[in-house]
Amino acid sequence: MADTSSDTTAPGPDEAQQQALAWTHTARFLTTASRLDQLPPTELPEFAFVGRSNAGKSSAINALTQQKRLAFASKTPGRTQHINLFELGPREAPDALFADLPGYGYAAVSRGDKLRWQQVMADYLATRRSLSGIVLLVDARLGLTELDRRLLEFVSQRVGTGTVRLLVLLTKADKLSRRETAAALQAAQALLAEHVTEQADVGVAAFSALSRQGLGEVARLLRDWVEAGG
Ligand SMILES: Nc1nc2c(ncn2[C@@H]2O[C@H](COP(=O)(O)OP(=O)(O)OP(=O)(O)O)[C@@H](O)[C@H]2O)c(=O)[nH]1
Ligand SMILES: [Mg+2]
Repeated sequence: MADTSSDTTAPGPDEAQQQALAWTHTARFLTTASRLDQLPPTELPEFAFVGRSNAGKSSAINALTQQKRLAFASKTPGRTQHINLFELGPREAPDALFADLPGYGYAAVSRGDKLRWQQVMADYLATRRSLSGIVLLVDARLGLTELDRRLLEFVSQRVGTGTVRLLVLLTKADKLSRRETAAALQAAQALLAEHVTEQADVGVAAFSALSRQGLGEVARLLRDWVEAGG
């Protein structure tokens, strides 16, 4: 069977992806913080999962780490209220951290809480020294909304100078047809081209925690970030 273009079943992870998935599977809870000064300083590269409330950040972390409840995922938007840190790699020699951040844009959060959280997140993204990658999760059906664009503007300098990598994940891709997914990827790419400079290290991928679409590719990409020096 030479032509696989009409084959609807995605290929399983290749060897490098399997190794990357074995690495993401090592993730364990490290600590939780509601303020920046509660986060431990670290020399390890830290990758932050950010995006609108309900975009699927916690579900993506659970899928990537192949652990059902490592990050708390919920039908109730605004569930993640703290910055949760997870450590990866051998226990005696951890090599990276994942940070699950609270979502933005959840209307039912009180104005005071919202402002406080926006400030914590802004400070985190602007000042966290170990931050070396941002995974921006966007519901593939909505695309990059105004709030996501504002976030991109906000991080564009750190991303543009190459100190922080960026990966945009179009989540819940299981809800879209292939054609819709391709269109969503193209729209996201066009928007990114507007917001971040060409030389920046930026990727876009379709992802589904449910169907596991993109799982191996994303694990591989994050692993590559670590191997490239965090
Ligand atoms: N169909 C589908 N549903 C998903 C997927 N990922 C997440 N969901 C659902 O979307 C809802 C929100 O998921 P969460 O992972 O809790 O989202 P979050 O971004 O962590 O939300 P906050 O913590 O509120 O910021 C839950 O009901 C999930 O089951 C996916 O890939 N496919
Ligand atoms: Mg969450």
